[in-house]
Amino acid sequence: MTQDEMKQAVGQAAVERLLPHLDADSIVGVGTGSTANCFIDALAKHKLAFDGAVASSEATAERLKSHGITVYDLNGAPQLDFYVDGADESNENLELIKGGGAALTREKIVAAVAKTFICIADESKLVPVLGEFPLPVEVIPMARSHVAREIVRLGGDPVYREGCITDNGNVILDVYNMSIVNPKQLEADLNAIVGVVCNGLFAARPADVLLLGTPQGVRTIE
Ligand code: ABF
Repeated sequence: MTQDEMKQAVGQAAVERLLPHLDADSIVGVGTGSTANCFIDALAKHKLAFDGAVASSEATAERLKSHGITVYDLNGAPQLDFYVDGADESNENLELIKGGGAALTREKIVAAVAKTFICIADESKLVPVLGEFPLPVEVIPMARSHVAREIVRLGGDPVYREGCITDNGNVILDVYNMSIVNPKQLEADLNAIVGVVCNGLFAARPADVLLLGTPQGVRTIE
C-alpha cells in the first residue's frame, strides 16, 4: 500500500465510523490537509446523510463546497458531535503535533467544540516521542521576535516560516530540536508567552480515536 492509499483508507474508515451516528441535523467538523481531503472526498458520497460541515480552514471550506456540502460558521452550529482531521505526529496517548498546514488555530477551536475528535493518519505519523516534526506556533506578527526569544529560553530553535500568513492574518514560527516529553506542560508554557495565538500541540485536548493507516489495514487506537 502506498502512503496515498493509506490516507484514502483512513478517510474511508472515518466515514464508516461516522455514518451510523449521522442524521439530517448533523454537522461534522472537518480538518485540513491531504488526509483530511481524502475524508472529505469519501464523506461527499454520503452528503444527503447529514446537514453540513464546519471547516477548519478556507481551503477545506472550498473543497467541501465544491462537493455541494453546506459549510456553516462554527458560531451557527448548535452541536458538533465529530471532528475529523489529520496530524503531523501522534504519540500513543493520542497527543498530537498539528499545524504543518498552518491551520492549527482553527483546528484547535473546532476540536475543542467537538464531542469526539477522530484523528486520521498514515503510520509514519505515529512516534514514540513528539518533536521530530517542528512544532508550529501561530504568532501575532508584531510579537514575532519577542516570541522567538522566549521560545529559545524554553530550549527550542524557532524558525520563521517565510511567506506564510495564516487564515487569521498571523505568522508561524516552527520550533526545531525539542524532544517533547511533557506535551501538556509545553503546550501551556507556549500559550503563556504574550503574542502567541496558538501552538500546534494538541495535548490538553488530544484526539479520542486515532485511525492509523498501515500496509496491513487500518489500525484503531483509542
Ligand atoms: C492538518 O494537516 C494538520 O494539522 C497537519 O499539519 C496536516 C497533516 O497533513 P497531511 O494529512 O497532509 O499529512 O491536519
